[in-house]
Amino acid sequence: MKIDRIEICEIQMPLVHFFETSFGRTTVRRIVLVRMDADGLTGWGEVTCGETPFYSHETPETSWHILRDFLIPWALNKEFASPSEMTPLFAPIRGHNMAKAALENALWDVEAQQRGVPLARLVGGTLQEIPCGVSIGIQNSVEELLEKIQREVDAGYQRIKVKIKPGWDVEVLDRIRQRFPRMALMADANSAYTLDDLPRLKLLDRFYLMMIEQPLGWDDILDHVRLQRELATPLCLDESIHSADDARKAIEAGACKIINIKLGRVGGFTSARRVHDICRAKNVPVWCGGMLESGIGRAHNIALSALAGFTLPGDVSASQRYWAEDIIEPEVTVTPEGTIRVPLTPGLGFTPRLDRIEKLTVRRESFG
Ligand code: OSB
Ligand code: MG
Repeated sequence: MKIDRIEICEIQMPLVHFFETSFGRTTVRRIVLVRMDADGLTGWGEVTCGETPFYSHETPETSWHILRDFLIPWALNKEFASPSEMTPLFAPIRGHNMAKAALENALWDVEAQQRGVPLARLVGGTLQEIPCGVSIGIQNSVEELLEKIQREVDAGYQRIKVKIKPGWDVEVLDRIRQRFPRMALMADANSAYTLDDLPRLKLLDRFYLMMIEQPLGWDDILDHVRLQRELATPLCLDESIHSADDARKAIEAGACKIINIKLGRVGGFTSARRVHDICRAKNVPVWCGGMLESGIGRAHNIALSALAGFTLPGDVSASQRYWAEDIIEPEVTVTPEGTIRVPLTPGLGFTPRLDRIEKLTVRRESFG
């Protein structure tokens, strides 16, 4: 495959409902999209970073810089026998995995179209339906949170994840358990705690959560080892895992029993599959995380979630939970059983709506 032209554009999309984590509240998403023309086909990718450098170092601005000044010039007019060849090509650039992933994933989309197979099959996915959960942010009150949980349970989602932070944790989980004693429940702290909070974190064991996600430092492995020894609840790492090597080290050290794989955070499908394979070999379940993606990133997440090791419900849910109108056709929908059917059509399986993307675009730049 030879890439002739790449366009990056930034779109701005208001969320239907604000999303709040321990590091802040998001109301409008700024999303950088990659449109790649190769061999007469067009592939799409999405940079999944947040607006602020609070989840990771990447922002729309840093991704624009890295794409424009490094990744795109390196990729243009090159022959790729496989999108996996982008991984070594981009390796000299430290970090910036979400910018790298947007390009690599767009080329996977191209290859899937060229071969006439669904993206999920091209990357090795075998599941026909993926189990779905939802991630519910911190709300203005516990009552509002309970109402939201009820709505998602009624919609059929298979597990509920709530965001926690010091002061929005033990009491909130206690209220949730009183109302939903048997529901599959987990909590994500986005690095809001330290080992000094050990007594408080130990209290979470009484809620028999499926897992606690990333309670400690965003770049930590070792303190999680100490914490996991003290807790009955499995720990799951998100922010700390950027590669298959990180996953191997975390598992070998005993830092976690579950791993959340995000395509952007690990740098695209090639790396995500390696993380998946390491976890599978070590019997560590994985699930697909979300970054409040538009339909394009969401479609990539569905394809990834079709790999056999994704045995736990992911944070991949219906378009309408995020957007009044998504930028793909059809939108992502969830069955009453809380699953998404993996598309059977070639490529992404969802068509980007060019008119809608055009309307939402606030800046663009073309190369090649
Ligand atoms: O930690 O998983 C996270 C959203 C933004 C940044 C980090 C995270 C999240 C989510 C939302 O939990 C997942 C989603 O619904 O897309
Ligand atoms: Mg997380």
